[in-house]
Amino acid sequence: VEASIPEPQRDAWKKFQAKPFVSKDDFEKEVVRHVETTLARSMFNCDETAAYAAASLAFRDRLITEWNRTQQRQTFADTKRVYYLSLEFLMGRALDNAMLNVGLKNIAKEGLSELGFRIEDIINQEHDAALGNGGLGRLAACFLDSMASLNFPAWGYGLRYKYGIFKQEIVDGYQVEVPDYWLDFNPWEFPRHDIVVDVQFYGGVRKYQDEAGKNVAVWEGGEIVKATAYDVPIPGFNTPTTNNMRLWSSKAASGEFDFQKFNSGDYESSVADQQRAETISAVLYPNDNLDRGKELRLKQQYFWVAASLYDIVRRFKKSKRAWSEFPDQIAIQLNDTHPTLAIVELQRILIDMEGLDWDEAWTIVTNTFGYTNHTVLPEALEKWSVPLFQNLLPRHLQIIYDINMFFLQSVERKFPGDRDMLGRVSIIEESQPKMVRMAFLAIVGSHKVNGVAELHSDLIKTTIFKDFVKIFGPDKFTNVTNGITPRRWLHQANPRLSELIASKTGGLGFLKDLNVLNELEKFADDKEFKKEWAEIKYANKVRLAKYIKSTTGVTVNPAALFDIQVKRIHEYKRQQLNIFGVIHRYLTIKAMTPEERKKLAPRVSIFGGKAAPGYWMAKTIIHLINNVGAVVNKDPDVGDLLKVIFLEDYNVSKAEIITPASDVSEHISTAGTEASGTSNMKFVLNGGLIIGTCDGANIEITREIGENNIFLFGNLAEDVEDLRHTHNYGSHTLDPDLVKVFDLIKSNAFGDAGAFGALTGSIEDHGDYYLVSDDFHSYIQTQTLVDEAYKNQEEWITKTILSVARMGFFSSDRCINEYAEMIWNVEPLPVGKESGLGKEE
Ligand code: Z2T
Repeated sequence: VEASIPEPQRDAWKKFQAKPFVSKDDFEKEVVRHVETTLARSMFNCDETAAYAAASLAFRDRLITEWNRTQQRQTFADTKRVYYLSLEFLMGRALDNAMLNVGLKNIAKEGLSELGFRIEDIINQEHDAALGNGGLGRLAACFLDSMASLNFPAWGYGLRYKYGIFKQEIVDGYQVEVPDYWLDFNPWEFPRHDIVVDVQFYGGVRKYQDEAGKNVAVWEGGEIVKATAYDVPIPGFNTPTTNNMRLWSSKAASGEFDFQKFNSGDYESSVADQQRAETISAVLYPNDNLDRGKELRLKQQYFWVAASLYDIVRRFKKSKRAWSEFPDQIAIQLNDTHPTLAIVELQRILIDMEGLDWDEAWTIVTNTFGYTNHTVLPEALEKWSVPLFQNLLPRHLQIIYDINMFFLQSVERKFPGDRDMLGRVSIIEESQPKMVRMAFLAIVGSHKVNGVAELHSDLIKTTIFKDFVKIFGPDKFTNVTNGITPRRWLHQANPRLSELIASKTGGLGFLKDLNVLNELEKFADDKEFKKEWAEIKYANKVRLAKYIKSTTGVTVNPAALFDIQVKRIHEYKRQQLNIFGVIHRYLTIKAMTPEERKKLAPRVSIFGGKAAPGYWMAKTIIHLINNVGAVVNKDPDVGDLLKVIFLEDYNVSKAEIITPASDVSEHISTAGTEASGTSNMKFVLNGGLIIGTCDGANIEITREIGENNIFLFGNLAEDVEDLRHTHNYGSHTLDPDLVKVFDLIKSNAFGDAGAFGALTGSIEDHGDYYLVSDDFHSYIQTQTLVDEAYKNQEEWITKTILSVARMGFFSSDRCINEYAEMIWNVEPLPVGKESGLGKEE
């Protein structure tokens, strides 16, 4: 309030308020101004980097204006806000997105062209914001886009990693990790040096009774680290709403370094203190679906959670409302268990700092939080050792013990005498050492728990959280099937397809209401439309073929069937099944006569994805793919019939080139292991078909697009357990075709077979946990069906049109509306009058 300009001076402010550009000339003027004054360069010294910087700054100025207005509007309206807590936001690039969302990309394109640049080259200058591993982080980014586009008052809270996910290089067929330092020039973030939160670690707890006889706990001693806020504007599509993503950066409490220590000659340790503090937000942990239980990771989690909650509570306190109204004003969504400490931290703030009773506080806490589970894989479920917790966060551990005690008491009342149940559901696992089970804590401290696709939500209810359904009743558990933003994954990645759809459905409205795609059904047999549709797919394949040529040197035929599997490398995702299938195809081609070969549909098998640096098996899979490519791609018997490509450093901006270019993509996880998958949705939305298992969102995709339009294969989730049991305790004979593949590998056909022993061995000798052999025959057969279907281009194109027409359900807008209604209980806050749709049409 003190910082507000007094009434009499406000007219002057209004008169000189920044006015965003709307015309091409004004845009050019802004670009030139930024080049000449902000960047201190000139037309004789303006390369593409400078042009990118200036164009971004011009758009940034525009975003800031709407961003400030949105924040004011949301503050004045004083309605409920959503806070999405995610340790990962895989945003990708911002400029293209900003241009499209504000509807001025065409103006920018012409303007840049008049200034001597091609807009694609300028867009390509930008470094991806890669603050995430894979699906979970990208989902958070899609959600931010949808929340802004739907005008929800919503903030994202995360960590400002200095190094995002590592860059992947392939050297001699092996993955090599290179640090991703991305902050050199980042026009999209705003440091808020005035928003700094002290975060405490270590120390001890002193307990006493005050005069009134009340028990008081004081957490004291230890060390303080400072969290500085960095804000990133999140523009909605075709709406002025511009939300905020706030990322925290760590530094030592003493500033540069501790001058007392420094002056007393302890230079080393003063620098070390500073570095230790900065280490907290230094690097994103590069594991997807794996928990390694490292202390620094727990430090990251608490640092981010404490700063975010302090910020949220401070904002609430300004409204002077009663604490009981907290959950009416605030919904906090926990993106997996990573932010589960927020539950404990809010309880601590309410009882230790604000003096509320336990029960009163706990009601507020549980009504505030929702928890989203993203996996059933046991190795990914977070557990923290009690001694580690005790040392780092002593007061939080006490509160967890109290939460657990009250919870177990309620269980005991409901199921008297069931000691097994108590042991199973306890938040503390009675192991050596004891462990805190974060998913259980998240369930107990939230009012809703959701999975991310129907099968997954059913599985958590019947397996890992079964007891909790008995305790809390089934209504606490729900499903919100994942979605993707059609703005980035259709309009931005596939502009020609978007344009064609717009021309047939009456403009860009489908980007805000994806069910409008339904109108395409009537063109599924339209000759003219199909021709244009097929031309666009071909052009996208040509674009990818060029990219493949320039990055790998391999020439691929854009008329061949492009078969793509891009995602994190993981045994459960079964890239090994794919590459074994490729080797089987290679064997088949080698055994054919030239006549037979002529009848075969040429194929390009394209892989991409990072392996976690410590995941040896995943790295072995990458190595095998590259070695198979090296042999197959130069075999004259094979020629165009088969090419095997591994694309280096798969990330969001590369996905925007790759996704529109698939004929089929592979989503072939062992049934029951992939919670949802989201690239499956992206590929179908871009006119590609899918080969996949009955897993994750593949099941709902099938239901929406029809089973004639998808290639499903493999065992079902309900049979997996029995099959594994048979492998281990019954007889386990491998599929004969898979044996031939292994024989070829063992003949050193793809380099020293010793390198792949662990991979083949895991299937032959170690129980084939992921059922590669069980599904191999079905996979090969289904791939043959794909070959056959692809030969009938007319039918194929019709299938892809029908599929796209039926993908409306998978918009992240639908998903966000479901969260808003079922979990958050929030309403959108649109500006009085929306700007008209499709400024550029
Ligand atoms: C992740 O990307 C996913 C789940 C995780 O569980 C962790 C990470 Cl980093 C802890 C993925 C799922 O594997 C995928 O099926 C899902 O589509 C995605 O989250 C978004 O829900």
